[in-house]
Amino acid sequence: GKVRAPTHIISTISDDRGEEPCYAGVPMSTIIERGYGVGDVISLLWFKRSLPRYCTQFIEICIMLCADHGPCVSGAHNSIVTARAGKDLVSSLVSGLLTIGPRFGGAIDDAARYFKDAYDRGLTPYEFVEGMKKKGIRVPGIGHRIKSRDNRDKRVQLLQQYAHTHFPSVKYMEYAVKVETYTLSKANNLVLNVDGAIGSLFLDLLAGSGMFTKQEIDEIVEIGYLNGLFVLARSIGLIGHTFDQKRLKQPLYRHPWEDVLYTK
Ligand code: Q5B
Repeated sequence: GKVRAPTHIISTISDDRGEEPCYAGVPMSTIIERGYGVGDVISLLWFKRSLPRYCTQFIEICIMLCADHGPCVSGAHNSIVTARAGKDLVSSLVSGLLTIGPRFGGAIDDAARYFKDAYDRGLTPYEFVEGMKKKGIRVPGIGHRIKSRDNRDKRVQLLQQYAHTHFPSVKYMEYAVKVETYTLSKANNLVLNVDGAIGSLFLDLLAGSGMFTKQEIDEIVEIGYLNGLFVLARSIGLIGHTFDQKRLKQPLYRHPWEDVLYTK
């Protein structure tokens, strides 16, 4: 009989060989006919399943709320400087994206990992935070440069409100809020930030939706899918900042000497 030559690539999320492309087996025409949104497309291509509407809407809210946070944050600053150096869209975009990491926007996966581990092991917020301190690790998802107890992050509040209304359970988010209560007793700016809110709420989505096995949840958290939400979202803003600089015909950026401490 016929012998199938071994393939060099295995792919399980999409297929473009038929009459129309399919995402996780769902044809393009179905996606359009059913009025699917970008949250549904993410659920098909990242999670390989159709998630309930409240989940895909949550994904869309994360994307909308994280699309931009002004020109002063690390990512936008890099994109602006790169665009002003005359570089193209892709270079400007990736120079901004490359700043996403443990301090800026890329703490979602670690927040989910650490909150899940602490909650599942039954640690009190005190035990969790002090344990992290002993290990010399900052609590991912906690702390912000400009947000504080008296200047709360509206994005966090909107995500929490949505989850309270639509999610069957918000146990991980409630744990994260208890951690925040403890960290706020140490310093005013140690609030639950947008990364921590998304990380903890996504754990609630995974655990409460009934769409994932325990093994699948562990794999998602271990691989680290969730920083992808920030990367995808912030690309929208970084592209916007690049166009903005080009539209404004801004010259090459040079940082002012007065703003540098020259020392030996
Ligand atoms: N301390 C975010 O730090 C920041 C602590 C902590 C225990 C903590 C810091 C941090 C974890 C990573 C994280 C996501 C670097 C942030 C984002 C998106 C964004 C951005 C935007 C957007 C801020 C002062 C003292 C020190 C520290 C202690 C600080 N954080 N202790 N756990 N988590 N967080 N990142 O203000 O005793 O003096 O040595 O790393 O979740 O990125 O808008 O800007 O949409 O674009 O610079 O919202 O919190 O404070 O470094 O001077 O620390 O607080 O150990 O204690 P800061 P530092 P001590 S959301």
